[in-house]
Amino acid sequence: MRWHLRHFSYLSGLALAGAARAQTDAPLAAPIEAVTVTELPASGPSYVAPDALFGQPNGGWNMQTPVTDIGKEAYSLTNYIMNPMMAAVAVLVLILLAWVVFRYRAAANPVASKTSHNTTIEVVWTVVPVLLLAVIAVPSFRLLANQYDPPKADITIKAIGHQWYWEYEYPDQGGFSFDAVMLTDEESAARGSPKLLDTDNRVVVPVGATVKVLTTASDVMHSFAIPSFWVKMDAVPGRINETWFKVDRPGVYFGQCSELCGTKHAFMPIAVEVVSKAEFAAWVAAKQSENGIEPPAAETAATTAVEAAVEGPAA
Ligand SMILES: [Cu+2]
Repeated sequence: MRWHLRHFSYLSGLALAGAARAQTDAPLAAPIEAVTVTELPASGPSYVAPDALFGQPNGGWNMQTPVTDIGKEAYSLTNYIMNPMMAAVAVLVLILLAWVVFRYRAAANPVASKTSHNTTIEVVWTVVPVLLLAVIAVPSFRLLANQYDPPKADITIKAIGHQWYWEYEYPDQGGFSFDAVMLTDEESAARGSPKLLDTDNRVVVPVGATVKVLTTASDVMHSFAIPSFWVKMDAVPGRINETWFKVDRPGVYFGQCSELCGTKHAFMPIAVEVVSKAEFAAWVAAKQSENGIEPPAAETAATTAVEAAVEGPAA
């Protein structure tokens, strides 16, 4: 129903803007104002204040600080192996090129050289790149294998892309679902959040839990992406993709749809709140009562299992 309301208000906003423009030649109203829902929840697990150093762009040239093991592995591979290698190769090629341009210029070589083969250098320029690729392949395949071989999931959430907001389902916790619509600049400022990245309802997950994310979409292709988790998975209508993350640091982490999905592709952010187990349990209980879900015994057992898994073996 919210979908219809939202789109109705979007369409009526456009119609009104069109009418206004026809009469007064006023500029077309920005449709984003018309779609944003302002029914903000009064409270969440606390609406953890975002930390400018984590989970959001901070204006630097580097990637966001990774907060998952996979993210840290990928960060090291990129910054300490790939980038230095690329820089070294680029510099070497630049030096060789400059040397050739200078040393073998026409003015200094009135009689052109007839040299066409040099076995030694041909072996070198074949073997060295192969070795470089081998050096890259080992950590690269290890990362790939780790990404696609997740530990057993503690909880599962389903992220459904819509034009233009995300909907989340918690199948293990009674199947409640909610929409997450982008906040206006004023609402973001009130929460201390960066512009265009926070949503009215955030995805809430327990700290230290392995979270399996199933992605799909209702209309066109979207992509569920959170840079600081090293997570990016296409959300495709009619099929389910799977990704996962495990965050050991409580906080708020932001992401965005990363598949060009329409005019408001840039305005369907993802906000994940990583909270303690107790806060997560309280949030789940609130969501269940809000949705009229009686927590079944099996579900309580599942929650206990999550807690046990998150806590790890007793010391
Ligand atoms: Cu999208």
